[in-house]
Amino acid sequence: SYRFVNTDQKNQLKNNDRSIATLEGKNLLLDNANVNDKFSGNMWKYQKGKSDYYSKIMLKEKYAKHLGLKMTAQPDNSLDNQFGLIRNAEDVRIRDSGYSVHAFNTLISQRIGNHRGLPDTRNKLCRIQKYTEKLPKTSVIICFFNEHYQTLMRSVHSILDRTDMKYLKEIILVDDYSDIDGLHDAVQKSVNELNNRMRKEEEMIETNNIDVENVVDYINDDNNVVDKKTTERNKDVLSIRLLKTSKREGLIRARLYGAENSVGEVLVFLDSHIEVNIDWLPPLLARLAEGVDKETRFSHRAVTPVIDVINADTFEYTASPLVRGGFNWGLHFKWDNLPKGTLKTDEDFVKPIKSPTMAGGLFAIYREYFNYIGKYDEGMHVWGGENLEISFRIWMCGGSLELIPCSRVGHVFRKRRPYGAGDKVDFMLHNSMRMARVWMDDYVNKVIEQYPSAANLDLGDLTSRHNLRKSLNCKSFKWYLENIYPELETGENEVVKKRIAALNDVEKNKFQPWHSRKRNYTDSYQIRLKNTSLCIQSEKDVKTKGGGLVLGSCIRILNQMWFETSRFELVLGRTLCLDASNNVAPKLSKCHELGGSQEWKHKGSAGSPIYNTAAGMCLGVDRAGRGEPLIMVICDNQPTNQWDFIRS
Ligand code: LR7
Ligand code: MN
Repeated sequence: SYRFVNTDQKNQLKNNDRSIATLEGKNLLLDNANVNDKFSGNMWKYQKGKSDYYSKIMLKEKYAKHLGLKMTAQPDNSLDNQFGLIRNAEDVRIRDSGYSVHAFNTLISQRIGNHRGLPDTRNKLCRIQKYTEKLPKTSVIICFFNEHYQTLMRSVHSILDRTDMKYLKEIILVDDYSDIDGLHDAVQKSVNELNNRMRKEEEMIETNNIDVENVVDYINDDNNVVDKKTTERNKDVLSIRLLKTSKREGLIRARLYGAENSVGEVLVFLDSHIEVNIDWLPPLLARLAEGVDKETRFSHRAVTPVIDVINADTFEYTASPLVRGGFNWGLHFKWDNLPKGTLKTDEDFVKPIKSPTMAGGLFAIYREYFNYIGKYDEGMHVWGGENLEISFRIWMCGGSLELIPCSRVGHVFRKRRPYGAGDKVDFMLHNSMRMARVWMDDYVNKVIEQYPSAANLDLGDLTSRHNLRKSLNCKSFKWYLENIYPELETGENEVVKKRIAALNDVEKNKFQPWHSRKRNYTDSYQIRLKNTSLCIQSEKDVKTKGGGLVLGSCIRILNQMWFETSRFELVLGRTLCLDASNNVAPKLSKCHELGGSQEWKHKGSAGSPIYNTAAGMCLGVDRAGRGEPLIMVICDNQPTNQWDFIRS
């Protein structure tokens, strides 16, 4: 029998040498397993023969269930355990080059690795929903162009870790002709290893005999386990497949390619920088299965999960509110508040919610319905527009589009797309106009009002899409606006217009997607450089946006008084937030309430570092002196980056 000891007991186990795992014979028994996979606290030491082994223990949820265990993750804010902590110039290089290629913090993503626990962001009622066992099998399709390797692999692992295999037929990765050196081969290698491992796991589960050695091997990601005994079994088993397009197709045609090569009854499209949350799949499948037509054996539906936010700077996972998809006449997708009264009872928080449009990246649909309803428009390039096209098409041709609140998938929301908008053609406009010409009838003129140049764009051949609309006998866009999206301002109906204006008045300030409504301030304090009488103050007054910070003699004036909020913001004079978004020098910005560059962590005690979550660096100065500017420095506990907090 082995004994697992946590290597970071100060964070994990108050009771020092407590054995949390015993391995006996062929069964893995864990008690009080407190698996914290986000921090170094999940390194466990065990003895095998005469040597000590260190392993990252990450039991898959399916094992945990099998063993009757509950897995929890507890956040740990100590500086050493911050994933983004910059330790040297190399870290800075990784982070900065990551931003330029991928537009998110690859340093953090790298350090998180293949697995982590996520907060269960669902409504409590979701935990007791029951879904029938007999659900269709799924092909998950993930297209990627130059995705960050670790982020892509964690997307895949999150699916393997949190999906009941009986609902998964295959995971299809479509490499859209990426040109990052070595990316394709690295993904191929991992896919092969995963397939090998899965064959082994199936055996274990099947024989109800969870082999300790294998589980340990599996969970120790640093060990390259290659299974030599693996035999191909003639069984209906899950496989991961990596396909590659023969030229850069763009995400729309890449998805078509994936779909053509799939065999599952249901298709689930996902982006390549996502993490699925607990029990994400059954609610989607159950809703699709509910409406199945006996003859065609598919339902006329597409369903989407709630898209939670993975912060691009910090990879923090946070819940999104229930909102639905809309759009504006510029044909940009937007989130709308739910119509008033949608969420009245508790049950309303788990019931499907009709949505006029979808964001595009994450949805489930019967494969045969996807084909029947016209797949995607092959004439669309690279990025954009396909989400409104499929949304309008589904609604206008007799189907429906729904948001499923009990299904949650996190997505990395970036501030920019790391591939251009298109040099010669603006892809989004080209794609949107192809859509508008086929589906929007005379309302296309409203779009052209927004983009006069779009009137004469060469859109290529639209015949087959026009024919599709005819053959499916679809309703008019006017019908769609009146029945599915009456909230959209058409400029025609004064009654509707007034109603929306009134609605917006009431709803304004009350509910902003992604944002908290209320600020909770702690008492204010001054922040003094250790061993000095110098405090942090704004260079200009407390209301000047973009203003820098300097050291000044500590006197209790307004521009030295910092308020801290429950979101770890430092707000000067209750006005502007301390912001490290340029990674070099902090400045005062409008509070955005998104954490990251405005999230500061410290111990609150004398001589504490003040760490910024997005920058991975600490607040400091080059040297002590009046007028000395504040800069972001590596957290090395020098007196120039240690601070005292002076409360009145
Ligand atoms: O040429 C390309 N080839 C690709 O395979 C360009 C992109 N891709 C891949 C890419 O690697 C990624 O996995 O396609 C996927 C989507 O591209 P993103 O992540 O750059 O798109 P996005 O998340 O910014 O944009 C949203 O709108 C797009 C419109 O074309 C797609 O429908 C995306 O899937 C969609 N993403 C979401 O719906 C997630 C929630 C975002 C919101 C709101
Ligand atoms: Mn995306």
